[in-house]
Amino acid sequence: MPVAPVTYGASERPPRGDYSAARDDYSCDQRWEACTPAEHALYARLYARQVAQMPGQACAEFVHALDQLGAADRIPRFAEISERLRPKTGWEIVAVPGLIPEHAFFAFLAARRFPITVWLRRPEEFDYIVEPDVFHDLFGHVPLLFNPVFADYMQAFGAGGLKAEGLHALKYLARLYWYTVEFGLIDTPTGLRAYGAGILSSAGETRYSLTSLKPQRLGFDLQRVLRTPYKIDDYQDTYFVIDSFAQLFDATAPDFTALYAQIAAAGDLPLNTRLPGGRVYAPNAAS
Ligand code: HBI
Ligand code: FE
Repeated sequence: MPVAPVTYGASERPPRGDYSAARDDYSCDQRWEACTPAEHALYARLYARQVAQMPGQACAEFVHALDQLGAADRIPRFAEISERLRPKTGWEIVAVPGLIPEHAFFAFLAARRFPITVWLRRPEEFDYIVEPDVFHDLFGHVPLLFNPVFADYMQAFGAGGLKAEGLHALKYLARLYWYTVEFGLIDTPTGLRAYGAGILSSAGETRYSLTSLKPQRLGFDLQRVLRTPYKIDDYQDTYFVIDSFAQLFDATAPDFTALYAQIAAAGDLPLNTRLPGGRVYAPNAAS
């Protein structure tokens, strides 16, 4: 039986969740029948609030796949979503007790199995939660796994993560995950849209990421991403903008071994770095 993993990011407190029933690969049973009516109602409130602000803010691929999550009035059964997902992109959902060590996480992604936390936040965490709960993982991450190009990127990311481990470069790959899968923006003919799960599952950060004048929005630049640290408990100071998921997949396809050495030699860029050159995007007009 695995022990609870070391924590996620810079936080020192132990991760939430019951790891006692987890298997050696950190998977566990969803135990959907143990979800209470209050939890289903809280999930439904979170879903209703977020889905209302998706049009015009979430990328079209995300909005198009949202109905694959199933009923909006209760926590979905992971197995039912997996049945719809497998034929589309070969992915499936695997239930986990909460945050799991990098190796287990990357190994799941490389095998096209997305780990979804089984617990839901408490009512008092309605507006903000640091660790990923079932709402963040399902609403934020699952819809884009129905998009073939993004699904291939996620699998390649998992395989890259397993390679990065051997190169002691996990912290760089965690930044790539953070600034794309969690907090990525995409440019469209009608303005910027969010595709990052951390944005799309957050009531406040969806609007902030697209319209606030505070953060900078830079054209996706792999080296800049890998040199930019992140904070796990505040809105982002920097967002990176891609033109397409294909661009993301192509940029991260090559072997990173030499790049990791260059990045280590160049050193990290302080969070609020503003450098000359590079493409800077204006925010969307606040609607
Ligand atoms: N575990 N359950 C879970 N969910 C995550 O998103 C997650 C994780 N472990 C590690 C991790 N993310 C980060 O290190 C990623 O950047 C890899
Ligand atoms: Fe996430």
